[in-house]
Amino acid sequence: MKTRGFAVILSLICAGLLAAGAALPGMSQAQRCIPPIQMEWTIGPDQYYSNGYYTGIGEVNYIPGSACECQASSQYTNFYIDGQISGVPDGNTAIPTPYAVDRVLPEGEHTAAISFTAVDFACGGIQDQPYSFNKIFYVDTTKPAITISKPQNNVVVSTADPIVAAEISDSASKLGSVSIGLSVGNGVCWFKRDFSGRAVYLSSIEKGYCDAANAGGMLSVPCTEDIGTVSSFNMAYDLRDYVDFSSGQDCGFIVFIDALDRVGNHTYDSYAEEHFVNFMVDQAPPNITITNPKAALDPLGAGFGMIWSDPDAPVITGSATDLSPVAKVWLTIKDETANRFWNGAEWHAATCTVNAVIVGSTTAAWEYEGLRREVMRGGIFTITAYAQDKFGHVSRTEVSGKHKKRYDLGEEEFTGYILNVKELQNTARSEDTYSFIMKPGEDVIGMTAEILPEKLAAELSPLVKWNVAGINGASGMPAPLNTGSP
Ligand SMILES: [Ca+2]
Ligand SMILES: [Ca+2]
Repeated sequence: MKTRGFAVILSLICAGLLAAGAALPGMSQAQRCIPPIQMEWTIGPDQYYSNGYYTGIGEVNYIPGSACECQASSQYTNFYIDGQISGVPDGNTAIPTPYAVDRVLPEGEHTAAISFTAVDFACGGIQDQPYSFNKIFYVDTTKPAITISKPQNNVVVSTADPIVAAEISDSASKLGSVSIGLSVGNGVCWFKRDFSGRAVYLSSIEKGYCDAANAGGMLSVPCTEDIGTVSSFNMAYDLRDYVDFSSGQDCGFIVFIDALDRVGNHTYDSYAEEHFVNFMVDQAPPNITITNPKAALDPLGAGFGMIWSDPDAPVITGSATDLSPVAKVWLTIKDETANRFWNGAEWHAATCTVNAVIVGSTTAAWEYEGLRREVMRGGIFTITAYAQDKFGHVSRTEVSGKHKKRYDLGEEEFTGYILNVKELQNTARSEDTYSFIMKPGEDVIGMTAEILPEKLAAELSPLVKWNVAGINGASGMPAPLNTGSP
């Protein structure tokens, strides 16, 4: 009992001394008062706040460095958002006290206000002044806007202009992070940039290859840029800096961009909101074919030649396909036998070209009707077709062979003919074959001749003839002709 009474008395003495502002020798300068209090607002950057992202908005706290020893509670607290009471701790709440917005706020400017009195009952019921704090803040729940201006979705571009350009903006809390992904073909190769230093999936740009395999070797390129605090950012990348286009083959890309603003609104919240464009890079020339005439065996047995589907109409047709519209198809038609070229109206010694007519666009049929039966003679011809896509890539193909000119002789029988005997030989001899003073056993006479039908048009008369040859089967009895064709 004696010891407890002494302790109580001592504490009362100390309390009285401290309340009077005095300090015992060797003791701290603690005073019986409530330390000064502040409201520490914890709203996001530049007072921007995003519903659901930052729940807390501020905290009542002591200003450090005070010698006051009391530990107050906040009392008579009122916490308002835009003049409406918001959810607040009630009654005696120890300081520090966090405060949070308790409802979804619309976009734009808002005001937070708090008032309270600080009381410390353990410190003799000491009560501090009423406090009041106000804060203007802004709600931003809008994702950054992304506009990919180039290329357009689902277009075909050339290697002369493989630029990806976009604008990313956030007019409220401003941009936090922007990353760009690029996939080649099936997605093996891609690069990604992060402009704010936030953690991202990839932190380097990888080199891609635009070829049939779409395989990806890697080339690391520094890729982190700090765009600072900006509302909008314009980017333009030349894919030639990142992709090897040396294969000359067509390939596809997907470019996608996602961004966060500084309070965490994300364009990539769902797959549907992914901002991306698909496009193709055209490197390859058109695939061109000639479908008529064909290089084929002559059904009449005249060897390998150029066979028109309709020999009376030597129309040249084909197809030319490309990723891009086929801009032009042209031909050279060469009469190899006479070493001359068709210029659309007549034959020329110098090389000439004629344009084909294109039907359709990316899957283009083409034809040339300027060649007529009457201007073609029999001989070796070479037809070379060229196709050019809209980016200037050119391909060629050709068909070459013997063209056998056909004449319509009608069905009238030849009733008259001219027989020109060209040679008679005593075929039993190896020398002196033209002697027809026959010796025993020499009874075989060979003959070659040509038979020309009468009543033919003048232009055909030198062309239509039968070359025939034969021998007599018995003395004085010619055998039937055994060779010959017109
Ligand atoms: Ca925003
Ligand atoms: Ca092409």
